[in-house]
Amino acid sequence: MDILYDCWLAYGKDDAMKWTERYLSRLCVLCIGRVISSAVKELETAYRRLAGKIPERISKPFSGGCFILRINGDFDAGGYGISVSDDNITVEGGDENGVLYGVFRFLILASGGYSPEKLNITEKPCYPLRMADQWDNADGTVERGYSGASIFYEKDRPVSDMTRLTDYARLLSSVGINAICINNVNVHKTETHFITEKFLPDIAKIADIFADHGIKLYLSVNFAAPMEIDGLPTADPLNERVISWWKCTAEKIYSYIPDFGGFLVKADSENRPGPHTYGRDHAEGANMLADALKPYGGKVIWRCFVYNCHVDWRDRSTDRAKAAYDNFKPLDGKFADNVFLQIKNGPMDFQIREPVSPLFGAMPNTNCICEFQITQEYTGQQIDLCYLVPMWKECLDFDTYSDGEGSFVSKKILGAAAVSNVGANRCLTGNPLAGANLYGYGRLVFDPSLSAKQIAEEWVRAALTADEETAEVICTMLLSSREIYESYTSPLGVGWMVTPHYHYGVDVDGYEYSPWGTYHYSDRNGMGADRTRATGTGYTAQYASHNEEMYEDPSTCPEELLLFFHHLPYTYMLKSGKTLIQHIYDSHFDGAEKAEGLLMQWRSLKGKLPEEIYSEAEIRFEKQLLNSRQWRDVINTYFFRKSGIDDIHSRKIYR
Ligand code: GCV
Repeated sequence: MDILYDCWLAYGKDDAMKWTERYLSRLCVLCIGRVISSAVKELETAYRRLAGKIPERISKPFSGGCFILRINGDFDAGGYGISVSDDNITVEGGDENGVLYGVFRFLILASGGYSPEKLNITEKPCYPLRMADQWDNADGTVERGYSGASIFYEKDRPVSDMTRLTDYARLLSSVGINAICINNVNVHKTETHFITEKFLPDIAKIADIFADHGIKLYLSVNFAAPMEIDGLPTADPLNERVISWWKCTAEKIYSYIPDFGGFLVKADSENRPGPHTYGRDHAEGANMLADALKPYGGKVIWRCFVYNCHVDWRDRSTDRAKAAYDNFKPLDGKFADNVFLQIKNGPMDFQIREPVSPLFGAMPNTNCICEFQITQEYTGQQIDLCYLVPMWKECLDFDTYSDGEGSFVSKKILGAAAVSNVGANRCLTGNPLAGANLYGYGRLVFDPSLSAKQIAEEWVRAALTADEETAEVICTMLLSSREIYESYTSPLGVGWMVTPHYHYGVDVDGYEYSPWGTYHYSDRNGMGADRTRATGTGYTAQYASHNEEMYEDPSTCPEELLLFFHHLPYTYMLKSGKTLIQHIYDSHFDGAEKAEGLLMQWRSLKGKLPEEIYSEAEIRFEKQLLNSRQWRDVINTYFFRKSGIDDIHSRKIYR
């Protein structure tokens, strides 16, 4: 076993699941199928780790201890029940996926040291679509990847040794993920050809690996592919040649991959081609592709991350936050039924604190899914600890008020997609503690009612240690990590202030005079973006009236989002009784201190955790401390110089 590589499938890392040996020694498998075979292999792996041998296969249940697998039509698709008795352990699933999920759930909880009584569980997925998005490029790089090179590609080809992909598929299916898009939404020259015969045989091999784990494969496609691949003069979605080109392409893809999931599309965004070039709208673009995939049951996942990345910073009326709603709201009801709009959780771009996108709830006649980012582009790049489940949960629990009170985002979507954080490092997620985010995403979209704490605890116990005291310390660290990161970076929801393009580390004005539409508008009197209807960009009006009113007024706007919605003087008094400038100083001193606290807490666990895990994380906590100090000093100095207002506690601010 390799505790770094295994992530949360580290069966036998301690004695916690010794008691299961008696059951795992005999397998009674009363169902068949490729996904069932994966479930059986998993049980065999677990038993081999515990007992050093392969379990016996029996054809009838045995009362002296055995493990039974079967399909039971009483359960929903993907749903399962686990029951533990003296005689046997039974996992029943509504379908093959359900059986696999049940097996993993059992193994993860047992290896985390949960007692047999806690393993009698019945669960079913809340959403039909639970997807992972790779931003992997054919050349082996990963856009916004912080865990090493791609595990999918090297030197412009899919990798030849696919062992790691199998292990990744195991991890994803262990938390109920059932779809994966295997290439970057920015589709470059080589990946444009993934939908041709040059690549499809290899892509089909990858699809097989994921299909064995109940996961459908999707590809990101280039909207201009008919021009780039076959030299068509146009990619106009209403052009007959273009329409039939995509139909032929779909037919070819399905001849290689009969259960192909469909296309993911980033169009008319950040310089990618799209229907706008031809005067067509997003519905016309998406529906044309959807039509080509429809005969085979395929889907089009169309991203709503559409905005103008060439704005003039001098023009204060243009607001990037408004773009997704402005582009898509007028098209509600115009999309085909196999089109799914993928909406980022916030209106900007995966910042540590953003309001929930106003598009949720605003598209009642359109299939919508939510997009999260597991890879920590703006949230510490797998160096700084940042457990993201609380933030995603906040989004799913947000009341849009679109149909009155109780119109939660979780009820307005049919699933979620998230940008993965894996790479070719020995530890798949780079920082071993970033595994909590990959695990947590899967668990949360399977069951959004779970608490961030419960998910953290399950993960820590399975991946790191079943020792309750140690696990508790790590859970506390995880659960405080988002607020800590937030407190030493950009204040009160204003966002950005990061090193341009790279997005790690502080550069307050790095984007301030750029064309990207991400401004904090700090001057000598105050800071923040005025997005009110009354005096600002009018963004607040995109929310249902209850929320619009709440955000419009600084006294009712949640304070953690104050500078996202309002431009306020440094002397503005917060509910805490502190001025805005004092809050900035206090939170930055506090954040850097807490980052040091994290390092100290981690050091207190030396000897209680596997050494490889301990040291991989320790190096990162040390870097996080330096990062937090740099943020603290730059932010405090910057705002002192702007405002000329002293810290009331006279702490060290560089002048
Ligand atoms: C894949 C942000 C990121 C880009 C990313 C883009 C997107 O702009 O910085 O790397 O591109 O979002 O989500 O399409």
